[in-house]
Amino acid sequence: MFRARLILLYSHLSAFGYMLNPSCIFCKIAAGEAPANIVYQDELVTAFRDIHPVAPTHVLIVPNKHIQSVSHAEAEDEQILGHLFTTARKIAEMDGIAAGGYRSIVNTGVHSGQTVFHLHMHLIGGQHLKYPMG
Ligand code: DGP
Repeated sequence: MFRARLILLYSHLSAFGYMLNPSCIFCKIAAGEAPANIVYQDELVTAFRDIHPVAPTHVLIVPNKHIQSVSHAEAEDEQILGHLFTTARKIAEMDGIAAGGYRSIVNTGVHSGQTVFHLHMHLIGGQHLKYPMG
């Protein structure tokens, strides 16, 4: 049932000319072609639990469209970029961490530590997080 919905979403994305990079692991997860613990998906974004969690909640929210990083985002991507934040809020509520607070991080480029070059937001929470960053 869920897989059928993913296939439908994939054909929907392709029909609208969304760029899916066949060698990108996050594109494959969004298209249902690679396994992941998906917690939320709609026509713009897919959210799944990080394979190496650093806190009780560690979810990655990725655009279904392949955008390499913030440095590669265009004005036409603004709806997707904003949707990453409202999805983070939704998942924080679903995971019961909204009241305690959480961190939303987007790494961009090598100096930031970005290792997967498909734009993604880390949603991290469920405990007191270390600060400052950097
Ligand atoms: P970043 O350093 O911001 O590029 O973070 C990439 C994150 O992606 C890192 O925390 C580990 C996670 N990750 C990498 N490959 C996979 C994967 O195949 N599945 C899942 N669930 N997470 C992955």
